Amino acid sequence: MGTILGAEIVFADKMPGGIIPAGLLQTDDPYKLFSKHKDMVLLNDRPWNMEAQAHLLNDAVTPADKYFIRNNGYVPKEIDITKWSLKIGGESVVSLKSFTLQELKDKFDHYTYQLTLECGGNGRSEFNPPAKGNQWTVGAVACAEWTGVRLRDVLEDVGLKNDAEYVGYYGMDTHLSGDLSKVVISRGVPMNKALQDETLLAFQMNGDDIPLVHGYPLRLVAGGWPASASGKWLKSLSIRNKVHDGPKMGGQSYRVPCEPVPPGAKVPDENMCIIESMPVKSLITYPRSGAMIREGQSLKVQGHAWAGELEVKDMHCSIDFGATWQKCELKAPRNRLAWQHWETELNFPQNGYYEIWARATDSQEKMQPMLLPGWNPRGYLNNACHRIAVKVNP
Ligand SMILES: Nc1nc2c(c(=O)[nH]1)N[C@H]1C(S)=C(S)[C@@H](COP(=O)(O)O)O[C@H]1N2
Ligand SMILES: [Mo]
Repeated sequence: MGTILGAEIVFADKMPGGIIPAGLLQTDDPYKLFSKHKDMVLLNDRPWNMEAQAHLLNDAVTPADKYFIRNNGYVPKEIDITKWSLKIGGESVVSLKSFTLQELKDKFDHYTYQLTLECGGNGRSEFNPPAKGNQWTVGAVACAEWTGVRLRDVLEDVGLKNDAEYVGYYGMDTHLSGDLSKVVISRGVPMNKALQDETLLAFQMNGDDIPLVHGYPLRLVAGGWPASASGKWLKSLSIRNKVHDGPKMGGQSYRVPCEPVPPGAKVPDENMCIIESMPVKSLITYPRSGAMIREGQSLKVQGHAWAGELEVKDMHCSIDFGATWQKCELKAPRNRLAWQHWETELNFPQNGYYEIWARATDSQEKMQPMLLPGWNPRGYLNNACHRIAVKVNP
């Protein structure tokens, strides 16, 4: 067994069972290590997981310092780009091929899209009975600008067999056990998603090399799908002739019951379905919850809305706990799969405490649920209306 401790544990037989070797504890300051904004919230240090607060996400394009971090294992330490290449294999390639970063950049056209990536578990903290895992509130979503080559162009160059069904990714991150032979996570997308214009092998985020924690040097980006499909630190792709079966593709991972179940139900694996397009959702990013305003003043409210593969058609706000709704101004997305900015001006009838609730409707007339969507064992897909508190003072 390879170990990322880098040496044999001499008194391993005396080491108490279940303890984590101190050499594997991550003691650095993650805010410095990953250059994150001080208002980001750390959810876990092993592995590093960090989310934004709603008010940090007000930018049209999410800057790197406000981009959530979701790791399943250890971030790769150093990546020597002179030794790096992307290998493309699997049952459904004609023959194995590999590309250096320069070859990818030289051989294929570059495209830039703004793409919404939301963790499937965003909003998990609200579910009851609670689900295990990072207790994300609202901040595991971002919409950065990604630049890269189209996965489709690369796959055409490689040459696929007719039975190609799924693209699985493998990354360079390492397993929490320290066992270098174990794969942390290997998910991916079916062929129809892989071949979309916007599905990229990205080498830049917001015009710079992708920050290490977000997948340097190359990342699969499949906007509108749970972000777990967008593999970081790519080292290889496997073109499969069946649904990819890497770690965290099967069982209950990134799956929800195919049919609704009552809260707390045990659902057999065969009744769990892979999450594909994410549901309609929105955020109030200005003002931040707790804002105080003066009597008689109107309040400008802003945010973003997104709907997986679909466009958002309507945006509404309520100041009376959903009894009545007012239409907001909603912008078109910069490109397909980018979130949409919305804003409105609200007036309040008298002094006192209010909540602002925001609700998006997608192009197929589906709306966000006001409180909670259907419970599921792993706590995925909570797209409930976002709400903030405001007080109107004399
Ligand atoms: N190699 C690799 N890719 C990965 C992951 C990972 O742990 N390892 N996590 C996935 C999950 S669950 C999410 S939500 C996103 C998070 O991306 P971010 O850290 O850039 O926000 O990356 C996905 N890609
Ligand atoms: Mo995720």
